[in-house]
Amino acid sequence: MKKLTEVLVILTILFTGCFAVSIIPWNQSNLSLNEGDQILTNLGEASRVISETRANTYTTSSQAKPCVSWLTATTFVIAWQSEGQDTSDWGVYAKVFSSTGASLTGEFQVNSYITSLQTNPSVCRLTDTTFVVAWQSTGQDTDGLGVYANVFSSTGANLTNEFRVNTYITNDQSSPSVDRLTDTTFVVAWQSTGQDTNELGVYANVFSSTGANLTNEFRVNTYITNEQSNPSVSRLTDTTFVVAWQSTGQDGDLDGCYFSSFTLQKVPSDQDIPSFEIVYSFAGLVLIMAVLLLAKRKNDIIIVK
Ligand SMILES: [Ca+2]
Ligand SMILES: [Ca+2]
Ligand SMILES: [Ca+2]
Repeated sequence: MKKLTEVLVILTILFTGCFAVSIIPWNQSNLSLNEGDQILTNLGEASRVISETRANTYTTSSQAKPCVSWLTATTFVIAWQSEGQDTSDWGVYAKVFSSTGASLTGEFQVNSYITSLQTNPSVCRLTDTTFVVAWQSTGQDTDGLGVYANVFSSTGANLTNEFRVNTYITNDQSSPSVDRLTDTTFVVAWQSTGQDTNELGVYANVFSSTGANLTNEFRVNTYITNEQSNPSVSRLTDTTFVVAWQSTGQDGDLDGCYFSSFTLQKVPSDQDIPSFEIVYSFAGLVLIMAVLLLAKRKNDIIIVK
């Protein structure tokens, strides 16, 4: 066995009381692994921390399509859709748990608008104590399905009123995927019927945690023929993110998977125009007036001659 000159130990805390150790041979001279070296890992076996636990308290009819996001090292939130619980078809519910499986909130209704179906939730952490849920709602945007979102505290309190994610409302907007960009901003991607002029297309928009649009909604797919659908979005940095989706017929045989990344670029607003621009304009006006006065003065002199 090759003698290791340097051992890098990576200790990864997974949960309180659970950890994994990776031992990696490290060549200090060129800061890379030697060719032929094996990465020695000893992750052991995953041991169960919380026994299998029911997330939903209300059990009548179906509770389905759960999604989960961490909040802190010891807390997480689960959202799901529940049939009949909001008294009108499906609704979306969520609940915060500790890493021991204890309930930190009761299950609470995510959708404020309850008529017809609210389904397909996607949840992500914003801060240790806040998270956003996006879902699809039938009839709420007045034309088929629409996508809505709301920000909650880890106590289950509404931090904004639920707001419409899709600007274009014709036909169906559905299947949202949400991810955090910063503590106060997040991106949502969804599929929209007919908006790209050819069946389904994928669209996205960035929002503040108060529900304000930070960009105009934009088309994610450039290839528009047939269906582009089922998006999944993930943060790269505070201002960059990647969207993946499926596309029908684009790779030559049925569905294929595609992705694209995006970066946010600040567009100057009127408020961003620096004050020296105004000073410059004022100075320019003074200069023009001075030239006109001089010209008039010169004409006066000519008249005197
Ligand atoms: Ca409902
Ligand atoms: Ca719609
Ligand atoms: Ca399309």
